[in-house]
Amino acid sequence: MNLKTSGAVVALCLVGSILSTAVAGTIEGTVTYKGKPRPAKTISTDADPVCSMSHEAIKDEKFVVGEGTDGVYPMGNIFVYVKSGYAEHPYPAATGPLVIDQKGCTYVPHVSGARVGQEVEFKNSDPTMHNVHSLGKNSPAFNRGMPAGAPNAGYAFKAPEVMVKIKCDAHPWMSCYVGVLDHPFFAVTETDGKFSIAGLDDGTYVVETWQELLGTLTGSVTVKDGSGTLDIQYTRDK
Ligand SMILES: [Cu+2]
Repeated sequence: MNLKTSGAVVALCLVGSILSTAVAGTIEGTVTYKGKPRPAKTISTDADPVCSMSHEAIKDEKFVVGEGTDGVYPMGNIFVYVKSGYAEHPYPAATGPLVIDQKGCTYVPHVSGARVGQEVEFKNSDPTMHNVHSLGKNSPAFNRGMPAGAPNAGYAFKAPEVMVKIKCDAHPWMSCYVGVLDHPFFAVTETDGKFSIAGLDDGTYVVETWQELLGTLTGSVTVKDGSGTLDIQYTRDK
C-alpha cells in the first residue's frame, strides 16, 4: 500500500467512526392502557404491627396508571427493553449499584432493571425485620434476613432473566421485580408512561414491554438517523 492509499484508508476510517457515533440513537415511546383501569388496592399490613403503625396505608403497585384522556391512560411500572436487534458484544458495565430499599414495608422501587454482574444493594430502612428472597431461576438463590438496622446486603445476578421476582417471606404483600439483562437497553416507566432507550445504532429492533398483571407485548421499531418511536398499548383483553 503506498502512502497516498493509506492516507485515504485512514480518512475513510475517520469518517466511518464519526458516522457511527452520529447515528447512535434513541428509541422513545409511551406505554398506555386502553379501558377502565384496575383500581389500586389498599394493602392490609396488620400482620406486622410495626408496619401498620409506622406508615400510611400502602397501595399495591401491580397496576399503576397516570392521568388519562378518552379512556387511555399512561402506565407506570412497565419494564421496557430491547429484546433483539442489538449487536451481540459485551457492553460497558453499569456505573454504580441498583439500590432496592425496604421502606414503609414495601420495596422501593417496585419495578427496576439491572445488568448481569451489576451490584444490587438491598437496604432496610424500616424498624422491623424483612428478608430478601430472590426467586430467579437463572441466578444463584438469594435469601437473606435483614433485621432492623442491618447493613445493606449485596447481590449480583449471574444471567439475564426478565423478570426476577423478589419477595419478603415475613410480609406476604411485599414483592418487587427486576429485569436482568446483559446489555444496557432498558427502561422503567413512571406514571407518564414514557420511556427512552439511548445508545442504539440505526437498525430495526424488537422491543418488549412487561406488565405485572397483563404480561408482555412486543413491537418492532426502526431507528433511523438516530431516532425511532414506538408506542405500546395494553388493553383489558390482553
Ligand atoms: Cu418484609
